[in-house]
Amino acid sequence: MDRIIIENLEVFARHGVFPEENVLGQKFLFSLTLWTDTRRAGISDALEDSVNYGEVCHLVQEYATSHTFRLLEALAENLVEELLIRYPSLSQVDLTIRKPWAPVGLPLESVGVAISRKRHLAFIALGSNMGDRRGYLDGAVRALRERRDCRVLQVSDYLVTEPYGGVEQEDFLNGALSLETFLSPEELLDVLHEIEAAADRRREVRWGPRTLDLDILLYDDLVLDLPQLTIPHREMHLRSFVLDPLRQIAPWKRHPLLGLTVESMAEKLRQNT
Ligand code: A4P
Ligand code: MG
Repeated sequence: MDRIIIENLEVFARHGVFPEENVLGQKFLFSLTLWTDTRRAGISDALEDSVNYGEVCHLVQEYATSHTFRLLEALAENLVEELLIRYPSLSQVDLTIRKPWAPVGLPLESVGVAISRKRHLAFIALGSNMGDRRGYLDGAVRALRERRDCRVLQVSDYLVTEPYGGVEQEDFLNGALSLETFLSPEELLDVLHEIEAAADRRREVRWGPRTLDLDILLYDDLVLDLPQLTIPHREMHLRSFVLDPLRQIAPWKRHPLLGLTVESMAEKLRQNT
């Protein structure tokens, strides 16, 4: 991937753990690598086809002087998020912030923090079979749309599906959505649990009736096995209530373990039932 590079942009700002740092201020050096496809701009020779590094430098200067953080870690995290939100064509930002005058009491050249953050593409399954099913699914989509760290891209239709899993219960309304996020898989799961809890979700019967169920189906091409989180979602390839809405928005998406597209998994399931 192509990159635009900014090295050692000097900004006088007031970040630090010591109160005098917040009052007196000091010099900070910002170095950035902006990951973006420069091919279009390379061919057109037009600035609007690229990311304007001058504008980015001014944004960094403006952000660093109008906020005060105790930790460089927090400044870096927030600034990178701001850049990824502001410039949708950036797939990744690497940022190093150095403090050459850090009050350490020993001679040193500089101290600093370096982070690298990128957008991730996740697919979420939505389900409800209690009360105002459509209202619960719409509420979940709205809650995700309101977050700064998520950008909902596409939402499938909501399909009425028969209960799967042997528990006698009402029909479900199921959907799927795609979203871009800066959240890690574990953070995304926490967010989904918060949204479920706000919809009066209680965990009683496994596979039993629920106001709102939000599952992470896929997250980039990640394969993850933690006690509380399995990605890809286990058994997604065996469930038409997952694959039918998902095929509307991502028929081309491949299951990273099975190597099959959503379209072919859905078709296979249809033929076997
Ligand atoms: N967990 C692990 N991996 C994931 C993941 N990728 N995404 C853990 C979300 N959660 C994941 O889930 C139990 C635990 O799974 C979570 O705490 C999380 O740490 P839960 O939502 O609390 O409980 P559950 O939903 O009852 O269990 P489970 O196993 O998630 O059930 P499913 O697989 O979600 O199935 N029939 C139709 N037609 N439509 C449906 O939507 N849903 C179910 C529930 C059964 N039958 C259905 C439907
Ligand atoms: Mg679940």
